[in-house]
Amino acid sequence: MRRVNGARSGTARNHAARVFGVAATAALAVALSGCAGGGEQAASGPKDAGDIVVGFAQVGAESGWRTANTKDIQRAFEDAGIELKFSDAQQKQENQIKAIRSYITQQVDVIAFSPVVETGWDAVLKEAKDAGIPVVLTDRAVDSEDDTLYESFLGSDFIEEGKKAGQWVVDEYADQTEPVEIIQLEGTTGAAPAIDRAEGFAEVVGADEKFQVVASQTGDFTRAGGKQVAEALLKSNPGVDLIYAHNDDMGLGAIEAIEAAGMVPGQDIKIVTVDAVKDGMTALSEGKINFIVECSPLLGDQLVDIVTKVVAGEDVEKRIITEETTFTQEQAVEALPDRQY
Ligand code: GYE
Repeated sequence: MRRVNGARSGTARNHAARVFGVAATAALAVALSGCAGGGEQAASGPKDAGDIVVGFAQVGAESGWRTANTKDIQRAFEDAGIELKFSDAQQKQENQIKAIRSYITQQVDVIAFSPVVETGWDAVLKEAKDAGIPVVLTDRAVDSEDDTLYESFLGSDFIEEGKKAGQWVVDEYADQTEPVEIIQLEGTTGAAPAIDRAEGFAEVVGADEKFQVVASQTGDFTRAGGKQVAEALLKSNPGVDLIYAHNDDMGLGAIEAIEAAGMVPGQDIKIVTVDAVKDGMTALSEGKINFIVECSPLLGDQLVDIVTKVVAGEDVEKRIITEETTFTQEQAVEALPDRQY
């Protein structure tokens, strides 16, 4: 089976086995070290928040979305009184794997992480499982045959986001019969949101052959990457009508590239992005971006909830999908004053 992307599915988990695993590992640790720690807790019933330790392996700090996501997760765990060990992988899978291994060595209660790319996780997740440490996926999915390697996957439906972007494009050009030339700025190669946002978009615009994706390249979800790629692609595709960027930051980079080329972003070349962080919403309110599909980074409270349940041995949903909306220019103007991130 490929990674879970669809609707919520309340898969029954073998909690007894996992809880036993935690207790057994802790008991072994006590036996080996001769000091009482988590073993006592496991033997004497549910843990208090203050006794829970979570290791979180973050992707990096590549975008406004990511910064908001990190802040929200740190805030939520602080509010809950749960200790959070945090690491920033600087968008490198090897760093994330190292961080996860170190959390296993430290015998944290739960490991949560947002996988930088989809594939290549089975070995380290198996190590966590063998150590009796449950794993929660936040934000991004893994592509694995074995869905027992994690308890739950909390995050957006990226295919749906791509479809929403595509639907706006279809509606916007409904009256046009001429070809519509599109440049796509992709997220990090191999990352779930890059793969799925491309797939959902292609599914919708692909239904009408007037929509032509004339170029598609990765800008790695960064503003600098978006700018650089847009600069090059605008030169080789002078007739382009629209840029679809997989996140706001790359769209903001594209704005700079369009302006540097002496054109007006939002008019000469339209821009559709995903995220709806404050800088993106500001550009939308100014008409430099034309439409944004929301992707919420505020996953902290839900992650705390999942972690607490997992530690208590309660059932959790295998897939929890974030609720999101879309924004036009008028809606951005209205939403901006209250936008937290
Ligand atoms: O859209 C982008 C970030 O995984 C949903 O990662 C996240 C994406 C987000 O870099 O801005």
